[in-house]
Amino acid sequence: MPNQRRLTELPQTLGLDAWVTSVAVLTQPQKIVWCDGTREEYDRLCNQLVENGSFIKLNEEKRPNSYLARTDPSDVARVEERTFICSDEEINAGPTNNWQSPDVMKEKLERLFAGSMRGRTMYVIPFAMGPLGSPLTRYGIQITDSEYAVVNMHLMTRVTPKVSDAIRGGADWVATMHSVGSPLSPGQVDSTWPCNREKYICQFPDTKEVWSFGSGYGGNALLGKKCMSLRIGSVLAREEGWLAEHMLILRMQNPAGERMHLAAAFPSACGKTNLAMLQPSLPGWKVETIGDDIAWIGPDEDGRLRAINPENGFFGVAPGTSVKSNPVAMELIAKDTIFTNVALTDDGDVWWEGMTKVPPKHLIDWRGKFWTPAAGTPAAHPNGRFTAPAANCPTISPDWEDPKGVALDAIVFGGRRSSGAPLVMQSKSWEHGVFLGATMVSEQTAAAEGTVGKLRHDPFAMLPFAGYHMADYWQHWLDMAEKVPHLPKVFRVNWFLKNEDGQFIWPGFSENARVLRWIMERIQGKVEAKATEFGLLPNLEDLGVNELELSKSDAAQLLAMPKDQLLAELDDDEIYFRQFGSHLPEAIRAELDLELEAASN
Ligand code: SAT
Ligand code: MN
Repeated sequence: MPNQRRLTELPQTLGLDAWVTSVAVLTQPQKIVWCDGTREEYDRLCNQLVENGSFIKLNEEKRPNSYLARTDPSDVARVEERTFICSDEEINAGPTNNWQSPDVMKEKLERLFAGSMRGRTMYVIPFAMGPLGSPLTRYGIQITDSEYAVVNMHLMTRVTPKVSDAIRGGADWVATMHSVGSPLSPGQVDSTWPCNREKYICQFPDTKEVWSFGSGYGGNALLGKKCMSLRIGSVLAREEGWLAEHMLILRMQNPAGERMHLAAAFPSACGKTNLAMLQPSLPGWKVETIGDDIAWIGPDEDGRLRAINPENGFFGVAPGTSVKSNPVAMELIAKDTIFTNVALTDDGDVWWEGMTKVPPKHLIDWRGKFWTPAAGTPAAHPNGRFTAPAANCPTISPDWEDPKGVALDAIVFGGRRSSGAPLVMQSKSWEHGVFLGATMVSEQTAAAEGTVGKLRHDPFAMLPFAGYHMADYWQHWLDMAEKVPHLPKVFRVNWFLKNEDGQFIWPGFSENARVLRWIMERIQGKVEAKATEFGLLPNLEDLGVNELELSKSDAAQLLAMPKDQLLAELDDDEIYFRQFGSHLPEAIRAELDLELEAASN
């Protein structure tokens, strides 16, 4: 075989089989395995991971068919600093993304991938994002040398040879390749979590390719998720007239059987999974889960926006998940689950901070060390995760795989803010809704490397995931107004307000149903709102706040919008917007000016 691979040879023009061969020529694996997505394949690879010491099989009686993986301590989250949008033109990546020229980056990556799979198996995973047969579904191929990635892809996507058949038959596809960057020399004992100190997560939007090197973790390695469904997905969506969003999807039903469908954007680790699996505190109300992380949304023939969940499972944050915060998730992960970076109990089960009030007396922590409550360090990594099949979710909607998706009534934006954003607000218009999305600010979480708690702008919760210029992405949202006659109503929420004592004001979790009820009743025209220059606010009675044990001052703070704080925020938004230059949509500028004027009066 020739040992040269020309940069100009694109996977889609080479064709699937020739591309796979060319990657093997570059990476030099010991063998190639085409994945078929079967249970047999899953079990075989899990057993192999157990044998290698990479997986610990959990107690079959307590946690059937479940495993624990511990990563290298340096490979625990998405690496935004190492994530690149390699568009042909730098301007198309926009000021909020790292950019590198595709040629330069590919040369660098080819050097890193050269021989990177030596001594390992190269897996070829044909996968679908979305239910097979949906017009919104897209196909991908992931090449990887990580068994961990393969079994997680089994849970998170639909792995099937039908996809490779369709691609050979001419269907469009996204080519993604992944190497942990840890070749094995003959006889070398493998590490339990192979990875490389050098990491690159590279998207090539113009050629619909992903190259990921050096990390085995989550969104860095399961390339169907953020890399394909959001970064490449957002580019496809713009080209084809739809939306690829970092949103959960749920259906809420009232006691009369009336329904609402809602998609909600929150940054990573801000409670999307909990909200998607909400158990309403309100008698007779019900929530069905459709998705917890990604929504693909497109216009339908009736002039509405419809959404599908392109994923097939949940990759949820474990710490904080408990019978109180999310009983549905606790049931979901009772079996068939892969846990990553959580603690191991003496009886072969898992534990993490927040699962129980009193921690077990001793544990093995996420680093594999003996742990007691006196240790002073968390037993589970704050970004410890569970991977579980959506089909196991007790509240999964019977329609979650409907190829048509669900018609959206509401779009919700939410951040993690201790002050400065009220519990809930409705936008004044579609344009104002896009403005609310564009001005989202949230405290950073452990889902990505960085300073936890630091406030940052995270427009549409897409800061790490927009595959093109952020301001052009806002324009794309604005343009929907011309294409979709019956747009969903837009809201912004914030569950995370704190009082002067640093305590959360809003009880959250099942009580968030009160906010969803208000949203639904607004859409139905059943309830009045207070119009302000900054948005439409509820009357506290309509949230049933008197049924909760809130102090008067806490209750008053739920909807407070002090003008001095608003003005400071808007000044900050104005500075933030400067980087977008002439790409900043006029409608966004106009909304900002209106609010600035109102806040200054
Ligand atoms: O690691 S992931 O990117 O998949 C999870 C997240 O950050 O939302
Ligand atoms: Mn996410």
